[in-house]
Amino acid sequence: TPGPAGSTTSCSLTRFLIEEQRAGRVGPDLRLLIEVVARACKSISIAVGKGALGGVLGDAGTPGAASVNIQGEAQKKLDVIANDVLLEANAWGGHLAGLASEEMDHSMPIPDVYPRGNYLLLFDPLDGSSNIDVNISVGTIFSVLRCPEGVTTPGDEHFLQPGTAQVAAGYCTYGPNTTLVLTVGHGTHAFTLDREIGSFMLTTRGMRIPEETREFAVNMSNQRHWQPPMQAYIADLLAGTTGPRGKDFNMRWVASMVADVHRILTRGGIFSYPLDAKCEAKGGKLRLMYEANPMSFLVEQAGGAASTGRARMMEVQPSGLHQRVPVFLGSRAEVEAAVGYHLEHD
Ligand code: AHM
Ligand code: MG
Repeated sequence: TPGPAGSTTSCSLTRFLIEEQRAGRVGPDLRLLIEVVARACKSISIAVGKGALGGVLGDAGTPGAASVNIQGEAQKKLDVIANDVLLEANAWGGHLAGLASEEMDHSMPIPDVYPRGNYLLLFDPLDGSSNIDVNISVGTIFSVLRCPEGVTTPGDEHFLQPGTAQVAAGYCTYGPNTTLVLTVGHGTHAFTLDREIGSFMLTTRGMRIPEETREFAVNMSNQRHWQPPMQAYIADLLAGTTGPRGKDFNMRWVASMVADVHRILTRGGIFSYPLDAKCEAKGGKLRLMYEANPMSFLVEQAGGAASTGRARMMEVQPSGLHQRVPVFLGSRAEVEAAVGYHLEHD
């Protein structure tokens, strides 16, 4: 098989998926689903890449009346474009029973005019919205679940499955290059878009997150709003070599979860969006179903850990499609350290 770590033998996403199918790790419908999502990501990549030339920057809606999504956030034109691309691409293939998106109030069963399949797809079409207009990496995040047995017209309740039920998850980052990172439950693999031939090529088979790290990602401007465990944890990281952790830590915060997680999958680190006084009432800032869970699946499959601070992320029983959670994920030992502070303060 091509593409062991460090191998230069070229392997496209298509070939990778066919070989996964032969190995019994993906069925034909899941393979088609991933191919379709990857193709949609290519179109989103092209739209994002046009920037100001494509007339795609700025807010959606009309001037003075920007459109707002279910989260109460102003939608960017590219949020809406990316959502439409993913809906259109996935509607007719016959692999899905329904879809759910950060940008839509409720899930959507596949229209009756098309055959329905056995999978449910959830996505954040364009994560990192605050970075769209300033030419900083943004990305698409997706999660795939099985449609419960016997359900032909899925509703929101059928999507409320814990992260451990995911059959595939991934993201695509639109940055200096476009990279798709994917898991079907057998490792986490990265595919870089070869823009000349238009194919995603396997560039890292079996990503591994280093156990230990000296790098953390958090929005430090929220410090005064954090709860005591988070205050104590970050204070100890900032204390450096003379503090209880005995080492200096560096900080990075892109404010696009996709870009921050991509860095962590590449060189380690811990990403956190804890509870704070501003987001406490909502349960957190980031969304469980199409942000935290797919990222947790990818991170665990690369040897890392993902937690709410108090429980394994993928074991959280969801109660709502747009439910929010506190997030800690990345290098295993560092996530365990952060969880330790929470347990100590409870
Ligand atoms: P979005 O889905 O509306 O783009 O919000 C999610 C983003 C994450 O990508 C990022 O980690 C976080 O929100 C940034 O938050 P902040 O604005 O506090 O820096
Ligand atoms: Mg998002």
